[in-house]
Amino acid sequence: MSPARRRRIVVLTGGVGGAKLVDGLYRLLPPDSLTAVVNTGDDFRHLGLAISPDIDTLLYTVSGRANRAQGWGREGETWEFMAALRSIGGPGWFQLGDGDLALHVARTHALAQGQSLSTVIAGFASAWGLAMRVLPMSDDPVATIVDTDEGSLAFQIYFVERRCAPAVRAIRFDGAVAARALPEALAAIAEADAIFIAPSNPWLSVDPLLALPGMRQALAQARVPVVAISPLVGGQAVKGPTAKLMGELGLTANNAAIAAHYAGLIDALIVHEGDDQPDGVTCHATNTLMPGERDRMRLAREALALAKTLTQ
Ligand code: FO1
Repeated sequence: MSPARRRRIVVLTGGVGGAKLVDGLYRLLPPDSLTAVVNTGDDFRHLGLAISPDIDTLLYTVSGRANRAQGWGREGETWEFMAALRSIGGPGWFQLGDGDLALHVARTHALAQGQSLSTVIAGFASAWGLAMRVLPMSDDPVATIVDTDEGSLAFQIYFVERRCAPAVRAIRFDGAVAARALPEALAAIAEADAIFIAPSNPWLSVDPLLALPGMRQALAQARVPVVAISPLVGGQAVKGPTAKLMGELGLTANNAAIAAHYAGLIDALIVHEGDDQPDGVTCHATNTLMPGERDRMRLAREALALAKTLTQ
């Protein structure tokens, strides 16, 4: 009897919420079973540094370094750099912790030497002993731009400086059409035994991935279950602006709108118990909140079990 082939699991993910599901899967699965394809639409240059928030949040989360209360950055961070920067009149709106700076400086230096983003991130993951693949969705630059009633805002300006206050009219992804989806990510999708869309904001954090040429096709052609986890709990986002954004886009903040957004791509939607279960898609209701490791593993286990029942 040949040894059971290792199940190959792929997760498409943005930042905080998605990273928790990835962490749950990472804790459950055998090493080297898991690939995360991560949104880089939030990436930007700040003080000349190449910053990749969703990738760094994932690296911190699965390596146990994440600041859990804050959702981003490192546990036990210090802020000497920011204090010194402010003292000379530098920008204080985007906080760069002293330890966090190491990733930005090392990444900026490696990119300047001609390394690809995916190579740089693989190096960080390996240095931290992560037995999973953390893949940027592309090695090419893609910038999420939020068109609001106060004009077009780069993602971090909208999300951090303006705290998501401006009313959103549209969201675009500069560079996505010309960008190449990371070949390793497309290959992982083609070879997967199950594919998950993590509970990240579909419009802000998942759509940049879906905007890449070939990504939608890869998912639509996948002959394995594609299961999304709704980011909504009780019509609200667990963290971040999802419900407010949906209202501004003329949508009702419910799972029917989430399912409609992923129509044609997903075989099932995991929703929070008590929330609406839209017709036309297999729904699984459970507690989708993940305050602790056990919750992350429980949700991951349920997601894997659901995918298994959908595997023909
Ligand atoms: N979010 C904030 O609300 N304020 C910050 O000052 C901030 C700094 C920051 C630095 C590095 C990093 O990787 C993420 C950071 N974030 C900050 C979070 C970031 O804006 C979000 O994690 C994503 O872009 C949205 O998912």
